[in-house]
Order: sequence, then C-alpha cells, then structure tokens
Amino acid sequence: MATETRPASMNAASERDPYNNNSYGTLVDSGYRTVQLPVLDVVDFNERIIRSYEDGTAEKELPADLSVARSLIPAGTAKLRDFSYIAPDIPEYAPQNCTGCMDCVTLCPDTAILGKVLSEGDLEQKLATIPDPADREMFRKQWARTRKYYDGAKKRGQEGGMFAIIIDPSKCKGCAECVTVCDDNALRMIPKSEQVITQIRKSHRFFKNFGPSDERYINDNLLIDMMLKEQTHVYVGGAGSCAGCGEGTALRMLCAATGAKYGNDWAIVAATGCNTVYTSTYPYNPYLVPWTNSLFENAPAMALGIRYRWDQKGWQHKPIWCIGGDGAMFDIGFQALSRMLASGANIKVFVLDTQVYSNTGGQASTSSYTGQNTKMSVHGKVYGGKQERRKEIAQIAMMHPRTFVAQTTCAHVNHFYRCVLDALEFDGPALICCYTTCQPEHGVADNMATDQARLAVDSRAFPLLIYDPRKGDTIRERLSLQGNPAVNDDWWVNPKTGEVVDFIDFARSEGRFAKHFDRDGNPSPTLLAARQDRLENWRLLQELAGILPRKDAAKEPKASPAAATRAKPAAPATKASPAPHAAAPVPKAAAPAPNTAAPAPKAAESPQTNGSTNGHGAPLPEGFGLGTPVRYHDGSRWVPGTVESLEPLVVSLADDTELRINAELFRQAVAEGLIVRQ
Ligand SMILES: Cc1ncc(C[n+]2csc(CCOP(=O)(O)OP(=O)(O)O)c2C)c(N)n1
Ligand code: SF4
Ligand code: SF4
Ligand code: SF4
Repeated sequence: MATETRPASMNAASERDPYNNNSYGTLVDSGYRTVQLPVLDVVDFNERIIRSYEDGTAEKELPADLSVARSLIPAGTAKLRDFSYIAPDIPEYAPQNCTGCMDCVTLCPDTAILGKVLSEGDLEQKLATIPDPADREMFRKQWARTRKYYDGAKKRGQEGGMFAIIIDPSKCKGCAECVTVCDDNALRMIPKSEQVITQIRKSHRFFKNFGPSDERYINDNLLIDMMLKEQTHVYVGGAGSCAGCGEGTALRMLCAATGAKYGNDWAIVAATGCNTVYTSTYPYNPYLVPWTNSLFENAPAMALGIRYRWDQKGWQHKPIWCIGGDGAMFDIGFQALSRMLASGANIKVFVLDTQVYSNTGGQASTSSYTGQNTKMSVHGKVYGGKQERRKEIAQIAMMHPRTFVAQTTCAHVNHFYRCVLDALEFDGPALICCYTTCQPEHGVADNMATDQARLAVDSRAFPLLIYDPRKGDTIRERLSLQGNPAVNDDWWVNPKTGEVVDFIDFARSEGRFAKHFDRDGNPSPTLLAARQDRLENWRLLQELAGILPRKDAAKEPKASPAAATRAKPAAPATKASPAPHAAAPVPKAAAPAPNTAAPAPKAAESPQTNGSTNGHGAPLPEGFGLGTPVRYHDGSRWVPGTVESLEPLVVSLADDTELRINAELFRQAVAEGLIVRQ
C-alpha cells in the first residue's frame, strides 16, 4: 500500500530550510493569530499558497479560488521568503571588536542582522540547552563583553550583560551596509561556503531559540537600542527591495519607532511606488500591521477616509502612517496631500524622498536636484540634466495650518527617531520627508545608503529640520535646524581635511551627476547653479529659524585647494556641450561676494527688470526678453546671438553653440559686460 508523505509545514524545518531560519514570527518563534474564511485562512495561505510560490508551481497549479483571487496577504508572510541564495557573500561577526553600538542592526534595510543582550548567567543556562558541545562552543564564541552592556552593568552593581549580533541568512541580501556603518571592524563580508552558511544558519536558530533580550539592559533613553525590543520588529524583512535600498531602512526604522509606542496597533496607507511593490509582491508581506494601497495619487485622501471611519469607531488613539515616494507626494498626489494636511486630521505622512520616480525607472520629479540626470531630464548634448530647481515639500507643508513637519535621514538615527516619535505625539497632521538613497538611480554602491544620506546633509543638499507648532507662535520658535553641521555658517568645513563640503562634493560622489564634471574634475555651470540653489535654500531655512548668519558667514569659507579648482572657469568644452560659454560668468554667481548673502529674490525685486523669468524666479535685466539680439564675449571674441527661449533660458549663438543658463547667471553676465544687446 502506498503511503502518503505529507510535506513538512512551511513553519517547520525542511530539507531546504534545515534550521528553520525563515520561520514565521518575529525575533522569536511566536505563534500567529489564525484567521478563518470569509477573511482568509492563514494556515492554508502559508502551507498551500506560499509553498507553491516558493517551489515555483504557483502560476500553473494554484487554482484561482477565493483565497487567491482576493489578493489578500496575511501579516508578516515575507518571513517565509528565502533570500539565502541571492548573494555570494555574507557578513561575519568579530565579537572581540564589537562595542554594541547597534548601528548595523538599525541600518540594515532587510531585518537581516539582529542584536540581543542577555545576562551572563542566563546566557550560560541557555547555552547548556544546546546538545552538541561543538555547536555550543561555536555559539558561545559569538557573544561579546562590551563596555556598554557588560562593564556598564557591572559598574551599576548588576550582572554583566552579554551581547551578540547575528545574521539571518534567509533575509540577508549581501549589501554590506552593516559592514560600512560598523566603525569598529567588528563585521566583514566573507564568501558563502557550505560550512559558513551551515554555521550561520545554526547560530541564527540558536539565537531565536534563546528568546528576547533582557529588558534590564535596554535603556529607553538610548533610542538606538530600540531594535533590541521585540515589539519593534514590525517590519520582518523578506521584502523584494534592491540590496541596500535606503527606503527599506527608512521603513524599518519608522516601523520600529511606531512599534515601540503602539505595538502592532496602527496602520499604513501606502501610495504606489517602490515601497508598495517590494512590500506586497504576492504572497509576501513584510509588515505585521494592517496595510493598504489604492493608487499612486490618492494615498492621503484614502488615509483621510480611514481616519474618519476609525474616529467614528472610537479608534482615535490608533496612528495611521501615509507613505509615499517623492513622485507620489511632491507631484502626483500633491493636491490630495495638501488637502489632507489642511484638514487638521491626525494622520502622519512619511515621504520616501529618492528625488526620482524610482519604481518606473527613474523619471525626474519636482524633488530632483538641478543638474540631476534622470529619465525625464536626461543629460544629453542639449540639456545638462534637470534644469529646474528642487521644490521643498517641507517648507510648503509648514505653511499648512498647524502641521508638524520634519526632514531627516536614517543616517541621523537619533534625529530620525525623534522626528517619528514627536510626529506621533503631535495631535494633528504631520509630514516627515526622509532622504532615501536609491542605488540604481543615484549611481551609488549597495553599501552606501547611510554615507550618502549623511553627505546629503553635510553638503546642504538636504538639511535636517524639525518644525513643531507646539514650540511657540513664531516660525523661528517652531523651526529647529539642530543636527546640521555648522548651523551658523554657509557650508560645513570638515575638520579632518580642512576642506569645505558643499553640493559639488556631494554631486561628485554620485553617478547621477557624473556628466557634469570635465576630465579635470571641474563642475559644469549647471552644477554651480545647483550649488547656489542649495545655498539659497539653506540660507532661507537659517533665516526662518532665526539663525542670523554670522557677519563673516556671508563670505565663502576659506576655500580648500579643491574648492579653488572648482571656482576656476570650466575648460572650454566641445560644441556638443552647453557649458562652454556659460563658463565665464558662472564662478561669480556661485561664490557671491561679501554682503551679497541675501538669496537671489532680492535681485528679482530690482526695478531694472522686464519681468521675464526662466522659471527660476529671477527676471532678465531690462531690455532683454524673448528674441532680443545679443552679443556674447567668449573670452577672446564677440559672438552674435539671440535669446531663443525663456523657459528654459537659451541664447543661441552664431557659432552654432548655445548658452543654457539660469536668469541669475544671465544677469551676472550682463553686469560683467559679457552679454550685451546688439
Ligand atoms: C496615476 C499614475 N501614474 C503613473 C503610475 C505609474 N507609477 C507607479 S509607481 C510610479 C513612480 C513612483 O515614484 P515615487 O512616488 O517617487 O516612489 P519611488 O518608486 O521612487 O519610491 C509611477 C509613475 C501610476 N501607478 N499611477
Ligand atoms: S549585508 Fe546588508 S542585508 Fe545583509 S545583514 Fe548586512 S546590511 Fe543587512
Ligand atoms: S556596528 Fe559593529 S560595533 Fe556596532 S553593534 Fe554592529 S558589529 Fe558591533
Ligand atoms: S529602485 Fe531604488 S527605491 Fe526602488 S527598491 Fe531599488 S533601491 Fe529601493
């Protein structure tokens, strides 16, 4: 008689998952709530639907029954997804170097590196439960005596705390972000051999079996330790985001801070974008909280509807996070967002600002930087990337009635958590715009999300801010720029190198701006205009925050050798490039003379204008407009030309080249006598 062999449960160890690494639950194997039809039979979902996706038979064999056709996905099913085969390398932990700083755990985009602290005695008891002595010793060696948890506790008269970092092999995508953020050489990437992966799988299984961290060692005031608490693991990993994706980390940290306060008793309304695609690729869901997505353009409107219904049900205490990319919030859903903020409703908005429509291949949004090379502003022979200036959603949101606003990044962990917790405490609408690195569209390596986010802040590309209406009646009382380096100055000077860090340095480090540098590394006029744009944005924030620039801050900081090279006119380029003729007037505009620190609009108020603008808000000088015949001095001779277009501002020249500059640079050139009317 044939015997039926039932396959092992998806939640049990199997040949493919011998140590049951991708088991259901969060840090520890915890049970889950069984939900039955008519909603969804979760056990059936895991055993039948997820299994068929994991073994590749879903498309051909899974019937379109009610459970499948409804496309509902239970909470946390992405835990059952196995990514252990996608990367050749995996981090290795060196406990003797570890300080227990928790940076690696916090900044991993995939919940693939976990931390735990246990008392020495408790650890010994738990180690004794590992039957194989070799396994026991192998795992014992992975626990560290750190100053933070061991020495610190001893000083307080407590038993020393033992700390360990562990890799979840089923969730790690091998991005090496954790290695990069570890300042103590306690992590390095090693190739995955059979032996390595077996040891990591076993260690991860023991780690989970040992239960949660001992809360006595977790200091609630130390926000970075938040992820030691199990209830913060609301984002379980297993999402289909790119390796190292900055959005993934932002969502994890958002979930952690909200989970720390509200457990799983809150919800997400997501606008279509990368975030919805990688967190709801059927049948995988990395969230343990209710989540819904309607359209690209209407998440804030949908959140409003849910809020009002929840309030009717007496659920005023449950937060709703409305999440979307810059495409969704700056552009396509902007009206819905503005309406929602104006409503005063208690909804929190979180913008994943990649400065590009990442999910559809990288089209420009209004958040993209000037000069950025994107699919809708391709850096080609005629246009040098995006010509417009970046729109500032934070400043716009501040002008809505009584709205909490913040700008932050994951690299600034304390600032990030503070923003999220303060937004949650605020009894009204809140908007947090978070800088998120998008590796393929920014042209940076998989391990660079944190470093690039930090540089974005250091270079004034993306200033940190918190605007809290509870702090007072005036903007300056409400707005804080704390967290930015050298808050009183135009630019920050890196004390290690003595060099000024500005937008050009940021641009130089990312592929999306690569075409703006000539062979000698000189930036294009467009990039210098982008630098000026960032400076003006920063000065506006300083003014709003009541930080009056120091008298000498109006001057450029002492230029480093690198900066001096930058300020030189760019070398003449080929005809194909729009740059050559704009080179001469540019440096002056990029480096304003003392006492001209006020932002450009001042010049725009000058009566000597004709009101023509090029979309940058600065009109052309009197006598110049569309069709004006001009002469341009290129350094050696006069070249006749015509103002061919105002938006963008283009002067076509008789030698078959053209000037593409903004109105401000145009005015500079006129003032210098480099452009005259014919
Ligand atoms: C009305 C509408 N237009 C276009 C699309 C196609 N679409 C889906 S996601 C997306 C881009 C999302 O960009 P963003 O909001 O910046 O999020 P990101 O992917 O960068 O995280 C677009 C254009 C759509 N779904 N709906
Ligand atoms: S390599 Fe990347 S995915 Fe893997 S643990 Fe480190 S940060 Fe997480
Ligand atoms: S970042 Fe390095 S030092 Fe900090 S907890 Fe991780 S492994 Fe330890
Ligand atoms: S395209 Fe960019 S934002 Fe989208 S998942 Fe990849 S890295 Fe993240």
